[in-house]
Amino acid sequence: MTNKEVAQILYEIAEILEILGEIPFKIGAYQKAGGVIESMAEDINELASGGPSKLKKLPGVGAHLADRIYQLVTTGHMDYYEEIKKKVPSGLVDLIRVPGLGPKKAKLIYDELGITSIEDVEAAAKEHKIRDLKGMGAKTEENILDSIAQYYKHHERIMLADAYPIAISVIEKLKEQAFVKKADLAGSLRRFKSTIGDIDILATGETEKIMDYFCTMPEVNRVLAKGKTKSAIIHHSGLEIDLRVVKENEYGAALQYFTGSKEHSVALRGIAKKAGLKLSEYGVFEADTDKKVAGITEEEVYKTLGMPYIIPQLRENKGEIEAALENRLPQVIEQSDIRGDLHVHTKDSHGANSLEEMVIKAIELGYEYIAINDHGEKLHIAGGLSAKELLGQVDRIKELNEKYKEITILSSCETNIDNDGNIDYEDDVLAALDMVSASIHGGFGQSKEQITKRMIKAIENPYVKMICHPTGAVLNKRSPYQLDLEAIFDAAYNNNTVLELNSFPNRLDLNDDYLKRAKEIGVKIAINTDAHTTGQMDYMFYGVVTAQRGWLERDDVVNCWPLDQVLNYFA
Ligand code: DGT
Ligand code: CA
Ligand code: CA
Ligand code: ZN
Repeated sequence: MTNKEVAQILYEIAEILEILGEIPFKIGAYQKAGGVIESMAEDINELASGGPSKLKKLPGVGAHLADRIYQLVTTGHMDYYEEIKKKVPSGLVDLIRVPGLGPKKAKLIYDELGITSIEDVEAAAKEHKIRDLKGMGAKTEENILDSIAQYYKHHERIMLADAYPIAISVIEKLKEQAFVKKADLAGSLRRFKSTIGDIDILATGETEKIMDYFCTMPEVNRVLAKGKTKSAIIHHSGLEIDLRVVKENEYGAALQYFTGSKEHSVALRGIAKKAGLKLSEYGVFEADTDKKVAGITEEEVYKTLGMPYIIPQLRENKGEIEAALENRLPQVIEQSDIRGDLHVHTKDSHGANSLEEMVIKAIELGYEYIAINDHGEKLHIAGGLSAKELLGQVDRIKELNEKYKEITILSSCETNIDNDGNIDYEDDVLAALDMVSASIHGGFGQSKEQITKRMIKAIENPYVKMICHPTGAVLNKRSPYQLDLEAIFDAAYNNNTVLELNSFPNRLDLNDDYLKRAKEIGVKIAINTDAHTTGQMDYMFYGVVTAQRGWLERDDVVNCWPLDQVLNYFA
Protein backbone atom coordinates (compact mmCIF):
# COMPACT_ATOMS: atom_id res chain seq x y z
CA MET A 1 0.00 0.00 0.00
CA THR A 2 1.18 3.51 -0.70
CA ASN A 3 1.42 6.14 2.03
CA LYS A 4 -1.54 7.87 0.46
CA GLU A 5 -3.72 4.77 0.48
CA VAL A 6 -2.93 4.13 4.14
CA ALA A 7 -3.67 7.77 4.94
CA GLN A 8 -7.00 7.59 3.15
CA ILE A 9 -8.12 4.66 5.27
CA LEU A 10 -7.08 6.50 8.43
CA TYR A 11 -9.08 9.54 7.32
CA GLU A 12 -12.06 7.32 6.65
CA ILE A 13 -11.78 5.82 10.12
CA ALA A 14 -11.79 9.35 11.55
CA GLU A 15 -14.98 10.08 9.60
CA ILE A 16 -16.65 6.92 10.82
CA LEU A 17 -15.65 7.70 14.41
CA GLU A 18 -17.16 11.13 13.95
CA ILE A 19 -20.47 9.60 12.88
CA LEU A 20 -20.31 7.24 15.82
CA GLY A 21 -19.96 10.26 18.09
CA GLU A 22 -16.55 9.31 19.43
CA ILE A 23 -14.52 11.82 21.43
CA PRO A 24 -12.61 14.41 19.36
CA PHE A 25 -9.28 13.21 20.74
CA LYS A 26 -9.74 9.78 19.20
CA ILE A 27 -10.95 11.20 15.88
CA GLY A 28 -8.07 13.65 15.81
CA ALA A 29 -5.54 10.86 16.38
CA TYR A 30 -6.56 9.15 13.14
CA GLN A 31 -6.66 12.42 11.20
CA LYS A 32 -3.24 13.37 12.46
CA ALA A 33 -1.69 9.98 11.78
CA GLY A 34 -3.16 10.15 8.27
CA GLY A 35 -1.58 13.56 7.73
CA VAL A 36 1.81 12.43 8.97
CA ILE A 37 1.85 9.28 6.82
CA GLU A 38 0.55 11.05 3.75
CA SER A 39 3.22 13.73 3.83
CA MET A 40 6.28 11.88 5.11
CA ALA A 41 9.10 11.13 2.71
CA GLU A 42 9.70 7.63 4.05
CA ASP A 43 7.82 4.68 2.55
CA ILE A 44 5.31 3.35 5.08
CA ASN A 45 6.06 -0.24 3.98
CA GLU A 46 9.71 0.19 4.83
CA LEU A 47 8.92 1.72 8.17
CA ALA A 48 6.45 -1.06 9.00
CA SER A 49 8.99 -3.72 8.08
CA GLY A 50 10.72 -2.76 11.33
CA GLY A 51 7.63 -3.81 13.31
CA PRO A 52 4.89 -1.87 15.11
CA SER A 53 7.40 -0.27 17.46
CA LYS A 54 8.85 1.66 14.52
CA LEU A 55 5.40 3.00 13.67
CA LYS A 56 4.99 4.13 17.24
CA LYS A 57 7.78 6.60 16.63
CA LEU A 58 5.55 8.57 14.27
CA PRO A 59 4.27 11.73 15.95
CA GLY A 60 0.90 11.19 17.58
CA VAL A 61 0.84 7.43 17.00
CA GLY A 62 0.33 5.40 20.19
CA ALA A 63 0.64 1.66 20.75
CA HIS A 64 -2.91 0.75 19.67
CA LEU A 65 -2.79 2.82 16.54
CA ALA A 66 0.68 1.50 15.67
CA ASP A 67 -0.58 -2.09 15.87
CA ARG A 68 -3.54 -1.26 13.66
CA ILE A 69 -1.49 0.54 11.04
CA TYR A 70 1.00 -2.33 11.15
CA GLN A 71 -1.73 -4.84 10.42
CA LEU A 72 -3.07 -2.70 7.59
CA VAL A 73 0.29 -2.16 5.91
CA THR A 74 1.51 -5.74 6.22
CA THR A 75 -1.75 -7.55 5.40
CA GLY A 76 -3.81 -4.97 3.51
CA HIS A 77 -6.55 -5.46 6.09
CA MET A 78 -7.36 -3.89 9.46
CA ASP A 79 -9.72 -5.68 11.85
CA TYR A 80 -10.65 -2.46 13.62
CA TYR A 81 -11.54 -0.71 10.37
CA GLU A 82 -13.70 -3.63 9.21
CA GLU A 83 -15.40 -3.75 12.59
CA ILE A 84 -16.36 -0.07 12.80
CA LYS A 85 -17.30 0.05 9.13
CA LYS A 86 -20.07 -2.44 9.92
CA LYS A 87 -21.54 0.00 12.41
CA VAL A 88 -22.38 2.62 9.80
CA PRO A 89 -23.88 2.31 6.35
CA SER A 90 -21.28 2.97 3.68
CA GLY A 91 -23.49 5.59 2.05
CA LEU A 92 -23.36 7.62 5.23
CA VAL A 93 -19.57 7.78 5.06
CA ASP A 94 -19.90 9.07 1.50
CA LEU A 95 -22.44 11.61 2.68
CA ILE A 96 -20.22 13.32 5.20
CA ARG A 97 -17.65 13.92 2.46
CA VAL A 98 -20.09 16.35 0.86
CA PRO A 99 -18.99 19.77 2.06
CA GLY A 100 -21.76 21.39 4.02
CA LEU A 101 -22.82 18.07 5.49
CA GLY A 102 -20.88 17.32 8.64
CA PRO A 103 -21.44 14.04 10.49
CA LYS A 104 -24.41 15.38 12.45
CA LYS A 105 -26.43 16.55 9.46
CA ALA A 106 -25.44 13.51 7.43
CA LYS A 107 -26.62 11.21 10.18
CA LEU A 108 -29.89 13.06 10.59
CA ILE A 109 -30.59 12.91 6.87
CA TYR A 110 -29.69 9.26 6.83
CA ASP A 111 -31.80 8.39 9.87
CA GLU A 112 -34.86 10.37 8.82
CA LEU A 113 -34.85 9.91 5.05
CA GLY A 114 -32.82 6.73 4.65
CA ILE A 115 -30.66 8.45 2.06
CA THR A 116 -27.12 7.24 1.32
CA SER A 117 -25.94 9.11 -1.76
CA ILE A 118 -25.10 12.65 -2.72
CA GLU A 119 -27.52 12.46 -5.63
CA ASP A 120 -30.36 11.53 -3.28
CA VAL A 121 -29.53 14.36 -0.90
CA GLU A 122 -29.63 16.75 -3.83
CA ALA A 123 -33.01 15.42 -4.95
CA ALA A 124 -34.40 15.58 -1.41
CA ALA A 125 -33.20 19.16 -0.99
CA LYS A 126 -34.77 20.17 -4.29
CA GLU A 127 -38.05 18.63 -3.17
CA HIS A 128 -37.73 20.60 0.11
CA LYS A 129 -37.67 17.44 2.19
CA ILE A 130 -34.67 18.53 4.21
CA ARG A 131 -35.86 21.88 5.56
CA ASP A 132 -38.45 20.23 7.82
CA LEU A 133 -35.98 17.97 9.57
CA LYS A 134 -35.18 18.96 13.13
CA GLY A 135 -32.70 21.83 13.27
CA MET A 136 -32.38 22.20 9.48
CA GLY A 137 -34.57 24.93 7.95
CA ALA A 138 -34.77 26.49 4.49
CA LYS A 139 -31.42 28.27 4.78
CA THR A 140 -29.58 25.05 5.61
CA GLU A 141 -31.27 23.34 2.72
CA GLU A 142 -30.08 26.07 0.36
CA ASN A 143 -26.57 25.84 1.76
CA ILE A 144 -26.56 22.10 1.18
CA LEU A 145 -27.58 22.60 -2.44
CA ASP A 146 -24.86 25.22 -2.90
CA SER A 147 -22.27 22.92 -1.39
CA ILE A 148 -23.30 20.05 -3.62
CA ALA A 149 -23.12 22.27 -6.69
CA GLN A 150 -19.62 23.33 -5.66
CA TYR A 151 -18.64 19.76 -4.97
CA TYR A 152 -19.63 18.75 -8.50
CA LYS A 153 -17.98 21.79 -10.00
CA HIS A 154 -14.64 21.20 -8.36
CA HIS A 155 -14.64 17.48 -8.00
CA GLU A 156 -13.30 16.41 -11.37
CA ARG A 157 -9.97 18.19 -11.15
CA ILE A 158 -6.98 16.64 -9.44
CA MET A 159 -4.75 18.53 -7.07
CA LEU A 160 -1.20 19.12 -8.26
CA ALA A 161 0.35 17.34 -5.29
CA ASP A 162 -1.78 14.24 -5.86
CA ALA A 163 -0.65 13.94 -9.46
CA TYR A 164 2.91 15.19 -9.53
CA PRO A 165 4.71 12.44 -7.56
CA ILE A 166 2.84 9.75 -9.49
CA ALA A 167 3.70 11.30 -12.85
CA ILE A 168 7.36 11.63 -11.88
CA SER A 169 7.55 8.00 -10.76
CA VAL A 170 6.06 6.79 -14.07
CA ILE A 171 8.46 8.98 -16.05
CA GLU A 172 11.41 7.67 -14.07
CA LYS A 173 10.37 4.09 -14.77
CA LEU A 174 10.02 4.84 -18.45
CA LYS A 175 13.46 6.42 -18.55
CA GLU A 176 15.01 3.32 -16.99
CA GLN A 177 13.98 1.28 -20.02
CA ALA A 178 16.62 0.87 -22.71
CA PHE A 179 14.03 1.44 -25.46
CA VAL A 180 13.05 4.87 -24.09
CA LYS A 181 15.27 7.70 -25.27
CA LYS A 182 13.44 10.58 -23.67
CA ALA A 183 10.38 10.96 -21.50
CA ASP A 184 8.94 14.19 -20.09
CA LEU A 185 5.90 15.62 -18.47
CA ALA A 186 3.60 17.65 -20.69
CA GLY A 187 0.19 19.30 -20.30
CA SER A 188 -1.05 21.32 -17.36
CA LEU A 189 1.05 19.28 -14.94
CA ARG A 190 4.26 20.43 -16.61
CA ARG A 191 2.90 23.97 -16.31
CA PHE A 192 2.31 23.23 -12.60
CA LYS A 193 -1.30 24.33 -12.57
CA SER A 194 -2.72 23.93 -9.07
CA THR A 195 -5.30 21.44 -10.36
CA ILE A 196 -5.09 19.28 -13.45
CA GLY A 197 -7.46 17.27 -15.61
CA ASP A 198 -5.16 14.39 -16.46
CA ILE A 199 -1.48 13.52 -16.63
CA ASP A 200 0.20 13.90 -20.02
CA ILE A 201 3.54 12.29 -20.78
CA LEU A 202 5.60 12.54 -23.94
CA ALA A 203 8.30 10.06 -24.94
CA THR A 204 10.52 9.08 -27.82
CA GLY A 205 12.30 5.78 -28.55
CA GLU A 206 11.13 2.42 -29.83
CA THR A 207 7.46 3.20 -30.18
CA GLU A 208 5.95 -0.27 -30.01
CA LYS A 209 8.00 -1.39 -27.03
CA ILE A 210 7.19 1.81 -25.16
CA MET A 211 3.47 1.33 -25.67
CA ASP A 212 3.60 -2.34 -24.63
CA TYR A 213 5.53 -1.46 -21.51
CA PHE A 214 3.34 1.49 -20.58
CA CYS A 215 0.12 -0.50 -20.87
CA THR A 216 1.37 -3.47 -18.82
CA MET A 217 3.15 -1.71 -15.95
CA PRO A 218 2.08 -3.24 -12.63
CA GLU A 219 0.54 0.05 -11.56
CA VAL A 220 -1.90 0.03 -14.47
CA ASN A 221 -5.43 -0.49 -13.29
CA ARG A 222 -7.10 -0.36 -16.67
CA VAL A 223 -6.07 0.42 -20.24
CA LEU A 224 -8.44 2.99 -21.73
CA ALA A 225 -6.91 2.99 -25.19
CA LYS A 226 -3.79 1.50 -26.71
CA GLY A 227 -2.64 2.92 -30.02
CA LYS A 228 0.49 3.18 -32.11
CA THR A 229 1.51 6.62 -30.90
CA LYS A 230 -0.99 7.37 -28.15
CA SER A 231 -2.22 5.32 -25.20
CA ALA A 232 -4.20 6.11 -22.11
CA ILE A 233 -4.37 4.19 -18.85
CA ILE A 234 -5.95 4.47 -15.43
CA HIS A 235 -3.19 4.26 -12.86
CA HIS A 236 -4.04 2.39 -9.66
CA SER A 237 -4.28 5.74 -7.89
CA GLY A 238 -7.32 6.39 -10.09
CA LEU A 239 -5.54 9.01 -12.20
CA GLU A 240 -5.65 8.97 -15.98
CA ILE A 241 -2.30 9.08 -17.76
CA ASP A 242 -1.98 9.86 -21.47
CA LEU A 243 1.24 8.87 -23.19
CA ARG A 244 2.26 10.05 -26.63
CA VAL A 245 5.32 8.76 -28.45
CA VAL A 246 6.82 11.00 -31.14
CA LYS A 247 9.83 10.96 -33.47
CA GLU A 248 13.07 12.08 -31.93
CA ASN A 249 13.63 14.89 -34.42
CA GLU A 250 10.15 16.26 -33.66
CA TYR A 251 10.45 15.96 -29.90
CA GLY A 252 10.91 19.65 -29.14
CA ALA A 253 7.99 20.78 -31.26
CA ALA A 254 5.79 18.02 -29.81
CA LEU A 255 6.79 18.89 -26.26
CA GLN A 256 5.95 22.51 -26.95
CA TYR A 257 2.59 21.55 -28.45
CA PHE A 258 1.53 19.06 -25.79
CA THR A 259 2.65 21.27 -22.92
CA GLY A 260 0.24 23.96 -24.02
CA SER A 261 -1.54 25.81 -22.88
CA LYS A 262 -3.65 25.75 -25.97
CA GLU A 263 -4.02 29.54 -25.68
CA HIS A 264 -0.25 29.98 -25.53
CA SER A 265 0.29 27.74 -28.56
CA VAL A 266 -2.41 29.45 -30.59
CA ALA A 267 -0.77 32.82 -29.93
CA LEU A 268 2.64 31.40 -30.87
CA ARG A 269 1.23 30.19 -34.15
CA GLY A 270 0.08 33.75 -34.85
CA ILE A 271 3.63 34.99 -34.29
CA ALA A 272 4.96 32.27 -36.59
CA LYS A 273 2.53 33.21 -39.33
CA LYS A 274 3.57 36.86 -39.24
CA ALA A 275 7.16 35.73 -39.67
CA GLY A 276 6.31 33.64 -42.70
CA LEU A 277 6.56 30.43 -40.69
CA LYS A 278 4.24 27.57 -39.70
CA LEU A 279 4.31 26.05 -36.24
CA SER A 280 2.84 22.60 -35.56
CA GLU A 281 3.45 19.64 -33.28
CA TYR A 282 5.94 18.39 -35.92
CA GLY A 283 8.15 21.44 -36.13
CA VAL A 284 8.57 24.98 -37.42
CA PHE A 285 8.42 25.23 -41.21
CA GLU A 286 8.89 27.96 -43.80
CA ALA A 287 5.38 28.73 -44.98
CA ASP A 288 6.13 28.96 -48.70
CA THR A 289 8.63 26.09 -49.09
CA ASP A 290 7.58 23.78 -46.20
CA LYS A 291 11.24 23.55 -45.33
CA LYS A 292 11.70 22.49 -41.70
CA VAL A 293 13.67 25.03 -39.69
CA ALA A 294 13.26 23.78 -36.11
CA GLY A 295 11.73 21.01 -33.97
CA ILE A 296 14.34 18.96 -32.14
CA THR A 297 14.33 21.07 -28.99
CA GLU A 298 11.85 23.52 -27.48
CA GLU A 299 14.59 26.16 -27.13
CA GLU A 300 15.09 26.01 -30.88
CA VAL A 301 11.36 26.41 -31.52
CA TYR A 302 11.18 29.58 -29.42
CA LYS A 303 14.42 30.90 -30.87
CA THR A 304 13.17 30.49 -34.42
CA LEU A 305 10.12 32.52 -33.45
CA GLY A 306 12.42 35.31 -32.31
CA MET A 307 12.16 34.91 -28.56
CA PRO A 308 14.00 33.40 -25.59
CA TYR A 309 12.82 30.13 -24.04
CA ILE A 310 9.64 30.55 -22.00
CA ILE A 311 9.36 28.23 -19.00
CA PRO A 312 6.19 26.06 -18.95
CA GLN A 313 4.94 27.78 -15.78
CA LEU A 314 4.39 31.00 -17.76
CA ARG A 315 2.74 29.51 -20.85
CA GLU A 316 -0.82 30.74 -20.42
CA ASN A 317 -0.93 33.57 -22.94
CA LYS A 318 -1.13 36.06 -20.13
CA GLY A 319 1.51 38.45 -21.40
CA GLU A 320 4.48 36.06 -21.49
CA ILE A 321 4.77 36.09 -25.28
CA GLU A 322 4.87 39.88 -25.47
CA ALA A 323 7.36 39.90 -22.60
CA ALA A 324 9.54 37.33 -24.35
CA LEU A 325 9.52 39.29 -27.62
CA GLU A 326 10.61 42.40 -25.71
CA ASN A 327 13.14 40.47 -23.68
CA ARG A 328 11.56 41.27 -20.34
CA LEU A 329 10.50 37.85 -19.08
CA PRO A 330 10.55 37.69 -15.27
CA GLN A 331 13.51 36.05 -13.54
CA VAL A 332 11.20 33.87 -11.47
CA ILE A 333 12.32 32.52 -8.12
CA GLU A 334 13.82 29.05 -7.69
CA GLN A 335 13.43 26.50 -4.91
CA SER A 336 16.96 27.34 -3.78
CA ASP A 337 16.01 30.99 -3.23
CA ILE A 338 13.83 30.09 -0.24
CA ARG A 339 15.52 31.04 3.03
CA GLY A 340 12.80 30.23 5.52
CA ASP A 341 9.20 29.30 6.24
CA LEU A 342 7.11 31.89 8.06
CA HIS A 343 4.08 29.73 8.86
CA VAL A 344 4.31 26.38 10.58
CA HIS A 345 2.33 24.86 13.45
CA THR A 346 3.46 22.68 16.32
CA LYS A 347 1.64 20.31 18.60
CA ASP A 348 1.15 23.23 20.98
CA SER A 349 -1.92 23.95 18.86
CA HIS A 350 -3.08 21.25 16.45
CA GLY A 351 0.13 20.19 14.75
CA ALA A 352 1.61 16.72 15.12
CA ASN A 353 5.26 17.55 15.80
CA SER A 354 6.96 19.42 18.62
CA LEU A 355 8.42 22.88 18.32
CA GLU A 356 11.92 21.43 18.37
CA GLU A 357 11.13 18.83 15.70
CA MET A 358 9.86 21.58 13.40
CA VAL A 359 13.04 23.58 14.04
CA ILE A 360 15.25 20.58 13.27
CA LYS A 361 13.39 19.99 10.03
CA ALA A 362 13.90 23.65 9.07
CA ILE A 363 17.64 23.24 9.72
CA GLU A 364 17.66 20.10 7.54
CA LEU A 365 16.04 22.13 4.79
CA GLY A 366 18.90 24.61 5.07
CA TYR A 367 16.66 27.47 6.22
CA GLU A 368 18.05 30.59 7.83
CA TYR A 369 14.84 31.28 9.73
CA ILE A 370 11.44 29.87 10.64
CA ALA A 371 8.39 31.48 12.25
CA ILE A 372 6.21 29.45 14.58
CA ASN A 373 2.58 30.33 13.94
CA ASP A 374 0.30 28.33 16.19
CA HIS A 375 -3.32 29.36 16.36
CA GLY A 376 -4.54 32.20 18.55
CA GLU A 377 -6.66 31.73 21.65
CA LYS A 378 -10.06 32.15 20.04
CA LEU A 379 -9.64 29.35 17.56
CA HIS A 380 -10.61 26.64 20.02
CA ILE A 381 -11.26 23.96 17.42
CA ALA A 382 -7.64 24.18 16.34
CA GLY A 383 -6.23 24.10 19.87
CA GLY A 384 -5.58 27.84 20.05
CA LEU A 385 -3.04 28.93 22.66
CA SER A 386 -4.01 30.96 25.71
CA ALA A 387 -1.92 34.09 26.33
CA LYS A 388 -0.03 32.19 29.01
CA GLU A 389 0.67 29.24 26.74
CA LEU A 390 1.80 31.54 23.97
CA LEU A 391 4.20 33.42 26.24
CA GLY A 392 5.47 30.07 27.47
CA GLN A 393 6.17 29.15 23.87
CA VAL A 394 8.03 32.44 23.39
CA ASP A 395 10.33 31.42 26.26
CA ARG A 396 10.93 28.00 24.77
CA ILE A 397 11.72 29.63 21.43
CA LYS A 398 14.35 31.76 23.17
CA GLU A 399 15.93 28.61 24.59
CA LEU A 400 15.90 26.90 21.22
CA ASN A 401 17.50 29.95 19.63
CA GLU A 402 20.36 29.46 22.11
CA LYS A 403 20.58 25.77 21.32
CA TYR A 404 20.43 26.02 17.53
CA LYS A 405 22.67 28.86 16.42
CA GLU A 406 22.41 27.89 12.76
CA ILE A 407 18.84 29.17 12.50
CA THR A 408 16.73 32.04 13.82
CA ILE A 409 13.38 30.99 15.23
CA LEU A 410 10.81 33.76 15.19
CA SER A 411 7.91 33.71 17.59
CA SER A 412 4.62 34.45 15.90
CA CYS A 413 0.98 33.51 16.09
CA GLU A 414 -1.71 32.91 13.51
CA THR A 415 -4.33 35.07 15.13
CA ASN A 416 -7.95 34.84 14.12
CA ILE A 417 -9.64 37.84 12.49
CA ASP A 418 -13.02 37.99 14.16
CA ASN A 419 -16.27 39.27 12.66
CA ASP A 420 -15.31 42.85 13.51
CA GLY A 421 -11.76 42.65 12.21
CA ASN A 422 -10.18 42.34 15.65
CA ILE A 423 -7.52 39.75 16.44
CA ASP A 424 -6.67 37.65 19.50
CA TYR A 425 -4.80 38.80 22.65
CA GLU A 426 -4.03 42.04 24.44
CA ASP A 427 -1.38 44.31 22.97
CA ASP A 428 1.26 43.40 25.57
CA VAL A 429 1.07 39.76 24.48
CA LEU A 430 1.33 40.66 20.80
CA ALA A 431 4.26 42.94 21.60
CA ALA A 432 6.16 39.98 23.05
CA LEU A 433 6.20 38.24 19.66
CA ASP A 434 8.67 38.75 16.81
CA MET A 435 5.80 39.03 14.35
CA VAL A 436 2.06 38.42 14.18
CA SER A 437 0.02 36.96 11.39
CA ALA A 438 -3.74 36.94 10.98
CA SER A 439 -6.31 35.05 9.01
CA ILE A 440 -10.00 34.48 8.59
CA HIS A 441 -11.36 31.14 9.78
CA GLY A 442 -15.08 31.83 9.98
CA GLY A 443 -17.93 34.08 8.90
CA PHE A 444 -17.31 33.00 5.31
CA GLY A 445 -20.87 33.78 4.35
CA GLN A 446 -20.63 37.51 5.06
CA SER A 447 -20.98 40.14 2.35
CA LYS A 448 -18.03 41.30 0.29
CA GLU A 449 -18.04 44.69 2.03
CA GLN A 450 -18.01 43.10 5.46
CA ILE A 451 -15.22 40.61 4.84
CA THR A 452 -13.11 43.19 3.01
CA LYS A 453 -13.54 45.61 5.91
CA ARG A 454 -12.58 42.94 8.43
CA MET A 455 -9.44 42.05 6.56
CA ILE A 456 -8.38 45.64 5.95
CA LYS A 457 -8.73 46.35 9.65
CA ALA A 458 -6.37 43.47 10.34
CA ILE A 459 -3.96 44.63 7.63
CA GLU A 460 -3.89 48.08 9.24
CA ASN A 461 -3.31 46.64 12.71
CA PRO A 462 0.29 47.69 13.49
CA TYR A 463 1.11 44.31 15.03
CA VAL A 464 -0.04 42.29 12.03
CA LYS A 465 2.76 41.65 9.53
CA MET A 466 1.21 38.95 7.40
CA ILE A 467 -2.22 37.74 6.27
CA CYS A 468 -2.40 33.97 5.82
CA HIS A 469 -4.34 32.11 3.08
CA PRO A 470 -5.92 35.42 2.04
CA THR A 471 -8.92 34.23 0.01
CA GLY A 472 -9.83 31.19 2.13
CA ALA A 473 -10.35 29.01 -0.94
CA VAL A 474 -9.92 25.27 -0.49
CA LEU A 475 -9.41 23.49 -3.80
CA ASN A 476 -12.19 21.09 -4.77
CA LYS A 477 -14.05 22.08 -1.65
CA ARG A 478 -14.64 25.72 -0.92
CA SER A 479 -14.74 28.77 -3.17
CA PRO A 480 -13.01 31.90 -1.93
CA TYR A 481 -15.08 34.08 0.35
CA GLN A 482 -16.29 37.34 -1.16
CA LEU A 483 -13.38 39.75 -1.07
CA ASP A 484 -12.43 42.97 -2.85
CA LEU A 485 -8.90 41.89 -3.59
CA GLU A 486 -7.90 45.16 -5.25
CA ALA A 487 -8.71 46.97 -2.01
CA ILE A 488 -6.86 44.29 -0.02
CA PHE A 489 -3.79 44.61 -2.24
CA ASP A 490 -3.80 48.40 -1.88
CA ALA A 491 -4.11 48.16 1.89
CA ALA A 492 -1.37 45.53 2.11
CA TYR A 493 0.93 47.65 -0.02
CA ASN A 494 0.28 50.82 1.99
CA ASN A 495 0.81 49.11 5.35
CA ASN A 496 3.81 46.90 4.47
CA THR A 497 1.66 43.90 5.35
CA VAL A 498 2.76 40.74 3.59
CA LEU A 499 0.24 38.44 1.94
CA GLU A 500 0.77 34.72 2.04
CA LEU A 501 1.03 32.20 -0.71
CA ASN A 502 -0.02 29.19 1.33
CA SER A 503 1.69 26.13 -0.19
CA PHE A 504 -0.60 23.56 1.35
CA PRO A 505 -1.64 21.51 -1.70
CA ASN A 506 -5.36 22.00 -1.18
CA ARG A 507 -4.96 25.77 -0.81
CA LEU A 508 -2.25 27.35 -2.99
CA ASP A 509 -3.78 30.64 -1.90
CA LEU A 510 -3.12 33.32 -3.23
CA ASN A 511 -3.42 31.70 -6.63
CA ASP A 512 -1.25 32.41 -9.68
CA ASP A 513 -3.42 35.18 -11.16
CA TYR A 514 -3.77 37.00 -7.86
CA LEU A 515 -0.03 36.74 -7.25
CA LYS A 516 0.66 38.35 -10.59
CA ARG A 517 -1.73 41.18 -9.80
CA ALA A 518 -0.34 41.63 -6.27
CA LYS A 519 3.15 41.91 -7.73
CA GLU A 520 2.01 44.62 -10.15
CA ILE A 521 0.73 46.66 -7.20
CA GLY A 522 3.94 46.09 -5.24
CA VAL A 523 2.56 43.79 -2.55
CA LYS A 524 5.14 41.49 -0.99
CA ILE A 525 4.42 37.78 -0.70
CA ALA A 526 5.56 35.12 1.78
CA ILE A 527 5.54 31.55 0.48
CA ASN A 528 4.75 29.39 3.50
CA THR A 529 3.77 25.79 4.04
CA ASP A 530 1.30 26.05 6.97
CA ALA A 531 2.84 22.69 7.89
CA HIS A 532 1.22 20.74 10.71
CA THR A 533 3.87 18.00 10.50
CA THR A 534 7.57 18.09 9.65
CA GLY A 535 6.84 16.22 6.39
CA GLN A 536 4.46 18.93 5.28
CA MET A 537 7.30 21.45 5.31
CA ASP A 538 8.26 19.87 1.97
CA TYR A 539 5.11 21.39 0.47
CA MET A 540 7.23 24.49 -0.16
CA PHE A 541 7.86 23.00 -3.60
CA TYR A 542 4.21 23.50 -4.59
CA GLY A 543 4.28 27.08 -3.37
CA VAL A 544 7.38 27.89 -5.36
CA VAL A 545 6.00 26.50 -8.62
CA THR A 546 2.78 28.43 -8.05
CA ALA A 547 4.82 31.59 -7.41
CA GLN A 548 6.61 30.97 -10.69
CA ARG A 549 3.20 30.84 -12.39
CA GLY A 550 2.51 34.17 -10.71
CA TRP A 551 5.67 35.71 -12.25
CA LEU A 552 7.21 36.31 -8.81
CA GLU A 553 10.85 37.30 -8.59
CA ARG A 554 13.18 37.36 -5.60
CA ASP A 555 12.34 40.94 -4.79
CA ASP A 556 8.62 40.05 -4.51
CA VAL A 557 9.01 37.19 -2.03
CA VAL A 558 10.04 38.13 1.51
CA ASN A 559 11.27 34.67 2.44
CA CYS A 560 13.80 34.87 -0.39
CA TRP A 561 15.35 37.77 1.51
CA PRO A 562 17.93 37.72 4.30
CA LEU A 563 16.30 37.91 7.73
CA ASP A 564 17.47 41.50 8.37
CA GLN A 565 15.68 42.69 5.29
CA VAL A 566 12.49 40.85 6.28
CA LEU A 567 12.50 42.36 9.77
CA ASN A 568 13.24 45.77 8.32
CA TYR A 569 10.24 45.48 6.07
CA PHE A 570 8.06 44.51 9.01
CA ALA A 571 9.40 47.41 11.06
P1 DGT B 1 -5.95 19.66 -18.17
O1 DGT B 1 -5.52 18.26 -18.42
O2 DGT B 1 -7.39 19.89 -18.36
O3 DGT B 1 -5.50 20.18 -16.85
O4 DGT B 1 -5.24 20.61 -19.26
P2 DGT B 1 -4.10 20.32 -20.30
O5 DGT B 1 -3.52 21.64 -20.66
O6 DGT B 1 -3.13 19.30 -19.81
O7 DGT B 1 -4.91 19.78 -21.55
P3 DGT B 1 -5.06 18.35 -22.20
O8 DGT B 1 -4.68 17.25 -21.30
O9 DGT B 1 -6.41 18.32 -22.78
O10 DGT B 1 -4.04 18.42 -23.42
C1 DGT B 1 -2.64 18.41 -23.22
C2 DGT B 1 -2.00 19.46 -24.07
O11 DGT B 1 -2.21 19.18 -25.45
C3 DGT B 1 -2.55 20.86 -23.89
O12 DGT B 1 -1.94 21.53 -22.82
C4 DGT B 1 -2.18 21.50 -25.21
C5 DGT B 1 -2.32 20.38 -26.18
N1 DGT B 1 -3.62 20.47 -26.84
C6 DGT B 1 -4.71 19.72 -26.61
N2 DGT B 1 -5.70 20.09 -27.44
C7 DGT B 1 -5.22 21.09 -28.19
C8 DGT B 1 -5.77 21.91 -29.24
O13 DGT B 1 -6.91 21.79 -29.66
N3 DGT B 1 -4.94 22.85 -29.77
C9 DGT B 1 -3.65 23.01 -29.35
N4 DGT B 1 -2.90 23.96 -29.89
N5 DGT B 1 -3.13 22.27 -28.37
C10 DGT B 1 -3.90 21.32 -27.81
CA1 CA C 1 -3.65 17.17 -19.08
CA1 CA D 1 -4.56 14.74 -21.73
ZN1 ZN E 1 -1.96 27.89 9.83
